[in-house]
Amino acid sequence: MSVYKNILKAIGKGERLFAVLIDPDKFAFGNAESFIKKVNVSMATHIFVGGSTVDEYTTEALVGEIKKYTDLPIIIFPGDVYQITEKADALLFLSLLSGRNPEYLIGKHVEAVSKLRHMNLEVIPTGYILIESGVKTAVSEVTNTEGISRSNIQTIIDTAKAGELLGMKLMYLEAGSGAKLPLTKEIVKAVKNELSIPLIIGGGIKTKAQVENAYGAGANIVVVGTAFEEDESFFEELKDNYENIS
Ligand code: 1GP
Repeated sequence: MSVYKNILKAIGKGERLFAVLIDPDKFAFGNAESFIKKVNVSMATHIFVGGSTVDEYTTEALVGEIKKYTDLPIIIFPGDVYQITEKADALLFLSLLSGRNPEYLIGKHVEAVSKLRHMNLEVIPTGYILIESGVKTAVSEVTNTEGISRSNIQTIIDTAKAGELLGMKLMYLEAGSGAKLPLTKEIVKAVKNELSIPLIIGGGIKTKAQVENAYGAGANIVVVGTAFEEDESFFEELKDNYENIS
């Protein structure tokens, strides 16, 4: 069964999905085995691999290394075309809906097709919405776009809905990697109310309470990267009493 169908099936059963994001630029290859073993016994259901400033070929090599140690689906979360690799199980084909830079709305996608047509890689059309977080994030710098203001909730909602109407299969609301604060419950709830496609929430989530808040507000998939990069004991923190979360 495809990665996307499995996501829908799990959500249909009321499951909460959790992705550990690995940024090849910040990850030591030598640490792959021990890190992925922790991922395997955590609440993680997916592994995302990608970053804004990764060197060419690094992603492919890292996905190959991760695959040695896990059966979890590995999904490419690309910052650029060269991060696309057939070694992964699926690709988030991201369109940066919050920005007005044509390269990240459609340009990179056209460029990607010459690779994708020769690959047996599941492609999941995904709307990607950056919300401002008070600091300049890597996504913002690389794409030369600003996030939508947190106070402009109607624009955030309308942007997400427009993506769904365009046929996107997932919607990713992003505070930006390493954001000081994650997205508010108010924003997540408001967007969730408008969408029928699964909602991914990421950026700045560093505590168990913030993970719970995101699910409580309607997130289907929560993504955490930086918190694990900074301190792998976060895996333990998430495990403790996780069963008690309603
Ligand atoms: C970044 O949403 C992801 O694109 C995860 O963000 O690194 O802040 O967890 P963090």
